[in-house]
Amino acid sequence: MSSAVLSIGSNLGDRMAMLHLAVDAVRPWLVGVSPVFETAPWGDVPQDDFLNAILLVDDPDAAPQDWLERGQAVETASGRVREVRWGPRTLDVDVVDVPGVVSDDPLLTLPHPRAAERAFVLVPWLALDGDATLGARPVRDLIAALDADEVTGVRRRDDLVLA
Ligand code: PH2
Ligand code: MG
Ligand code: MG
Repeated sequence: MSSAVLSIGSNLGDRMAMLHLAVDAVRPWLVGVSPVFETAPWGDVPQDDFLNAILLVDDPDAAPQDWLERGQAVETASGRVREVRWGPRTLDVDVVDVPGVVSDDPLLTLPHPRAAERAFVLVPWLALDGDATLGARPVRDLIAALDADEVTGVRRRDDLVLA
């Protein structure tokens, strides 16, 4: 088992520095980095806008659980403490998809159970890979099915470069 799609996000502190921390943490396995997007907060918690991006990683020796653990390690390194669900955070690293793996493990459900509803995941992913699929569903079609204001809340920031 090897490749994974990771969603990274930050809306606390130096947001770009936080995203860079995540990129550096997976640098040995990095195969793709999306553009950076400024995104309206998703969910019911009032909070500042996020910066979000998608990373594609590949490590022939990694199990899905390893991506979760690597993500959590860099979240902790960012100074994050476990706080309000869906609330503000220095750094969030979510395993969106491990191609070929379906899991209902509550600690690591794959594909990510809410990815299909989140423009802040899908839009950066499509920008990186125009043929991306989540399970059997093209990411392009999932975006087309979202409310238009979800999608317009996700704005590409070409002035910010990650890789
Ligand atoms: N993460 C959340 C909650 N809401 N909204 C946006 N736009 N981007 C995020 O990364 C995000 C969010 C909790 O993980
Ligand atoms: Mg998240
Ligand atoms: Mg998370």
